[in-house]
Amino acid sequence: MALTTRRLFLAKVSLGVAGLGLSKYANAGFLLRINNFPIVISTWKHGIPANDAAWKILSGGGYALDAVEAGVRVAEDDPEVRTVGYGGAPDEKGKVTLDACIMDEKGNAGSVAYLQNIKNPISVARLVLEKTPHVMLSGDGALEFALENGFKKEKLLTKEMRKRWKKWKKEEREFKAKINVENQSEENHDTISMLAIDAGGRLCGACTTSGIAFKMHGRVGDSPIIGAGLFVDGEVGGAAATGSGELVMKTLGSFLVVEFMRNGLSPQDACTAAVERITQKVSHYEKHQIGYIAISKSGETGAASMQPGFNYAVKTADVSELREADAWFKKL
Ligand code: SD4
Repeated sequence: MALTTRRLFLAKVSLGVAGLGLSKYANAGFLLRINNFPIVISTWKHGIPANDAAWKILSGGGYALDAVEAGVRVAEDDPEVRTVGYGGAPDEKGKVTLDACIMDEKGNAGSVAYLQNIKNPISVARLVLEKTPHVMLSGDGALEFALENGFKKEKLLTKEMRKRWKKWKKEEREFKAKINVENQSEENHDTISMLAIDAGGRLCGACTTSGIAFKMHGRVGDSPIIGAGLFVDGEVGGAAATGSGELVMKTLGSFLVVEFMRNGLSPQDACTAAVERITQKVSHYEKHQIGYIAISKSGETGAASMQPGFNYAVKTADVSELREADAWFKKL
C-alpha cells in the first residue's frame, strides 16, 4: 500500500514532541520533521533483515549509498537466501554467476555481471562506480578488478545448492520459469533490490542476485542492467525490479517506472503501468512473475507485480513491515 498524500502531509507537519519524530541527525533541540525520511524499501521477505542493516546507517544520519550497499550485503552473505550471493542457485553447469548494480542520487552507476567466486558483488559494483570511468564490468574482467581491489575468491556453491542442482539435472534438465512465490524452498527468482532515502533526502538504490536458477551458462539478467533492474533519478524517484529478468529487460522496466513518475504518476500507479506495459509487449507474460518497487523523491512508495505473492519490506522511523504488492493477476 502506498503512503497517501494525506499521510505524507501529516508526516511533513508532525512536530517532534516528546521525542517522537526527533531525528538523531538533527542538532536542533526542537525540530519539525520534514518529509518521511529516512526510509528504506526492499524486495521480498529477506528485505526485512536487509532493511534493518540499512537502517543502522540511515538512522545515524549516514549516506543512502552506504545504507543500500550494507543492506543488500546481508542477503548476499546469507546462505539461506538461495537467490543472492553466497548460497545462490547455480546455472545449468553448476556455476554460481552473480549480477549486481548500484546507483546514487546524482545518477552515478556501477555494475557487475557474470561475476564468479566473489561473495559481495554489490561492493564490487560500488567500486566500479567510484574507481572506474565505466559503468559495467563483466566476467573475468570483473573478477580481476575485484581481486585487485582486495576481494577474496570464495566458493559460492553450497552443499545444499549443489544437491538441488544435481536433482534438477536428473529430473528436469530444462530451464523453466517458476511462479512459486509461496514456497521459498522452491523459489528460483528472488533478487534483492533496495531503495533508500537518507536524512538529507539523497535517494540511492542497489540490486543483487544469483539470477534465475539453472539459467543457461553465460546468461545475464536484468539485475545488473541500469534502467532494467534498477534506476534512480534523485530529482524524481527510484525503481527496482525482481522476477523474470527477460520481461524486465524487454521493457526497460525500472527506467520506465521512473519516467512514469516524472510524468506525474504516483509510485504505485507507475509500477502498475510498467507491469501493464509487459502485458502489452511481451508474449507469455502470464507464465512469469515480476515485481517492481518504487519510491518518489518525497518518500512515497509503491509496488506492483504480475502474479499475487510478491511482497516488499518497508522501514521508516515509525514502520517496519512487509507489504503485499498489487498484482496484475489478482488472487481469486
Ligand atoms: C534475473 N531478476 O536474473 C533476476 C532474477 C531474480 O527476483 O532473482 N529476480 O532475471
